[in-house]
Amino acid sequence: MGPEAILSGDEAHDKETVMFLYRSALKKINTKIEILEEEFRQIHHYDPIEHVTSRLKTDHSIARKLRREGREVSIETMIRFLNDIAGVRIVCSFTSDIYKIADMISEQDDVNVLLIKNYIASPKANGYKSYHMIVTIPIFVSGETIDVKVEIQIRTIAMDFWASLEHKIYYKFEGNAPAYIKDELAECAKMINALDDRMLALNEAVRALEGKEEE
Ligand code: 0O2
Repeated sequence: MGPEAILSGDEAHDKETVMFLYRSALKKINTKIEILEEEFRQIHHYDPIEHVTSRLKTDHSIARKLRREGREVSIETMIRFLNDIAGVRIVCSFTSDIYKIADMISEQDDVNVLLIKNYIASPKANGYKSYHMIVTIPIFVSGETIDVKVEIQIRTIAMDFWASLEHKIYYKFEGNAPAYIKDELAECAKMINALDDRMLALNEAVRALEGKEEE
């Protein structure tokens, strides 16, 4: 069952309980990622993850997104329609790491993948690239198992650099940035793609040499 199962009708109490569930889900996912990183270091002597951030969406941002989608702002609509109240962002060095990490998360028994949006295979029109997974994770509370949604974004350092600036520009101009700024962002997205490809190829060339030295 989802978080709506615990709603009592008392707005303040419900909001607190629901946010507790999302916070708990974030803690669980973060622990999984830490274990995954440790596994990489111990077994493969290599850490694909540069850094991880996580956040709970603020009330302001929840209300803005629901209004943007033309919905009433309530606890029910937020649980039902927003997938990213709890969000984790995993930033890695190379595009190939993204798929490895996504697979390792999906394979876990208690992680249920609801939706994948692969903006790397199909970038958005503005140039945005990132791999998004919406998962649910069970949280045990007061004898009940509640499946809580978490959005996991996985991207390279270069994609993250671009997305951070684009996000700032988008909100600064409320989505209506001057054409030359949009064009420049699109140009930068192309440069970022080329950089990611070259860095991956370079890394693979180094690994191939290391392989030969070990023979
Ligand atoms: P904010 O301000 O970052 O919180 P869905 O219900 O999942 O189908 P949604 O949530 O729009 O619809 O899904 P999507 O496209 O996967 O976007 C989720 C989040 O990804 C966004 O959250 C952003 O954080 C990020 N994102 C998506 N598109 C872009 C983009 O073009 N540029 C940047 N910089 N980030 C993007 P929010 O709530 O929209 O925004």
